[in-house]
Amino acid sequence: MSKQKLHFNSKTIHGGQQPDEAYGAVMPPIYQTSTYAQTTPGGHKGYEYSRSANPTRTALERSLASIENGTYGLAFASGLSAIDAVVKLLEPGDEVISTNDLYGGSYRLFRQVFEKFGIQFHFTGLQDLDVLESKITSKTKLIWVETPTNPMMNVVDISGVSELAKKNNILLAVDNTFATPYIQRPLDLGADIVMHSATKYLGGHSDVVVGALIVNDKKLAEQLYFIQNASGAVCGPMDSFLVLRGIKTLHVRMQRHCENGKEIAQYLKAHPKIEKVYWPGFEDHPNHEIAKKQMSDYGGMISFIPKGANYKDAIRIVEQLKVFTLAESLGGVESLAGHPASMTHASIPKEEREKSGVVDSLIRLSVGIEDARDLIADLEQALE
Ligand code: P1T
Repeated sequence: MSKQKLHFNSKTIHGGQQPDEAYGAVMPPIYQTSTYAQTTPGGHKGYEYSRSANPTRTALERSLASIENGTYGLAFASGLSAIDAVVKLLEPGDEVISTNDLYGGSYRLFRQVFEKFGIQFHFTGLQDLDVLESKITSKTKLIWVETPTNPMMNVVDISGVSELAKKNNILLAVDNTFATPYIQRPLDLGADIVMHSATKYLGGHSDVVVGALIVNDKKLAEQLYFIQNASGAVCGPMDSFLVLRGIKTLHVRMQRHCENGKEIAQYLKAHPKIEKVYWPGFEDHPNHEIAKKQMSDYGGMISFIPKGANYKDAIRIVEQLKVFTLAESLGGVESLAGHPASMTHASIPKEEREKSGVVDSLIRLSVGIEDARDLIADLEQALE
């Protein structure tokens, strides 16, 4: 059976991979080298300098392309440097439309770094395609979608946005960090670019900071590769190895993240001290129909608001948790809890942030793969 035809749960292990040519090593060696011997200028075996390419990074990039059903993968030093490369495709005067609810660091990069170079960003709820259509102008060159969004768990119809993007000749990029390709594959739904903070579920063990882009179009891949090499924010060999190792268990980890996520979401929803739970698997989630259509499961990210809570109450609850660790980030095997208003989304002005629902009392959980009973007991004692 051709490796390209494998099912997802085999692609995570074999996709784009082959034993190393030198000694047949099954896992690609960590080629911890900056440079490569040449027999004559330009006489090399495909690698000349590790910013341009490194064999361990190549192995990761092939795996990334495979699991996202893409043709080309690019691995970056962080999720944000991957986003940075996408925005560098644009010119001064170009405009971007993005979800208004997104990772605070992406918002900060757009507003505080790129706006001063003459690129304009519009943030709006992309759940409503009519609203999106009304915002498109002849200057719109990129639509940036996070789905599910961080931290409000809104779901955007990727196929619907893609139709509008194609009609207007606009690039569509989807940040697939929360869902992962185990749950949703944006390229199959019409996106041009898939982006990951591989720091999260792809790495899966909270031990690296890595970013990824995956595309199908050769010209787009070449433009992004040019930017990656010219700007230099590449993923190092050790980090490439770690993410590659993480990807090999992505499907089994995700299955448990989804099971535990469902259990915790239902527990919270039934809890008398909880006001609201945000999780796309609920039938009464405003975008549940789209979620059901484009996602095969609902993941382990949940946000919630305790009843009558203020800023201090939310902080007290996250400080009380013992099995959940109070920390930035998500997607590792261990459960994490965060307070978006003061942590991951603090770089978004309060007024902006609250418009999309990121209020002071909101708590975000990254449900890990521990025994769900221990996670529920931990939440129970903290909510007491
Ligand atoms: O941290 P980095 O690898 O640079 O990725 C940035 C990023 C991009 N997109 C999404 C959806 C993200 O969640 C992140 C990083 N997020 C966190 C650190 C967090 O705790 O939400």
